[in-house]
Amino acid sequence: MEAKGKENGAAAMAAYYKGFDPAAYLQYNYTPPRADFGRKDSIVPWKLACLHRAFTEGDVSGELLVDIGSGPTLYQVLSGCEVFNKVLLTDFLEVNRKVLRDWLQDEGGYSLDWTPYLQHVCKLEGRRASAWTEKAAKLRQVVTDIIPIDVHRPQPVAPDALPSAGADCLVSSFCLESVSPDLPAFTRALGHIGRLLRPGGHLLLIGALGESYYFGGPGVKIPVVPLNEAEVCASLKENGYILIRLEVYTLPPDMRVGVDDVSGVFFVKAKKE
Ligand code: U87
Repeated sequence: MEAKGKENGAAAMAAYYKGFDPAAYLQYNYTPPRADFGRKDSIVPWKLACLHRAFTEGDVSGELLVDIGSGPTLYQVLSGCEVFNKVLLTDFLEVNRKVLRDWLQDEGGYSLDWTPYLQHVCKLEGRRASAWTEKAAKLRQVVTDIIPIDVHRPQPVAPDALPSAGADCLVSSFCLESVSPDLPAFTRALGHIGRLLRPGGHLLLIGALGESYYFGGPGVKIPVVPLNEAEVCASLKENGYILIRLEVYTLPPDMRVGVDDVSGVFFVKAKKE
């Protein structure tokens, strides 16, 4: 597909994100039933369990963790912040970076209370729930910056944002398929972020299966690339990643709350050759 087509596709997706509403988005996806810590079959506890295992089973280490397409959420680095001394958050939209900055600067007025998330991850780590204040302090200590990113650019972040050797680990949740116009663009974006990762570094990728749209706010319908497991594995292989583990969660009927048509969620742990 010629350059013009690629740009138009990326530009068209950017236009959809103009209406993205962080507060609404957080209500849709990060409150019960999707974020019900009393239910083993709820989406968010499943994601947190995958991340906890991946960050603590012993083969993931280093200095710098980068989160690709953080959005207005922090759950994806609640385990990693105990393993890495530096955490870099990124997003395409200033409105999302502001939500993250406000929480990290602890000036109140957040659109979502992350306390239950912090408490849940403390319990996964065998700590008492009341240790959530220590984890919040640790997170605020290790997050070094919140920067702009565009995964459709061969160089997704500012050249001096990362050390020349690259990051030791990347985590990315529900980003690439939600911002790409089609599968080839998804695969290219996976390559672009791979360039930010040092050889031998790990990629922890969470994404949607069989999803064609989601609402980023009232009436803000955003198209998504419908993926299946085979396509995810093929894209990883094509970009020189070694697959370590693929886990899949299928949505129970009551997790289908009308904010998207996702049917499943995948969790990939991979290593860059
Ligand atoms: C999250 N990581 O919630 N380059 O996990 C880089 C871009 C670009 C671009 C836009 C999609 C949400 C998926 C966060 C945010 C992920 N965002 C940014 C949503 C869809 C399934 C589902 C969802 C969420 C943009 C939770 C659950 C489910 C957003 C982020 C995508 N339906 N980043 N060119 N363009 N972005 O600002 O913050 O990507 Cl449980 Cl099931």
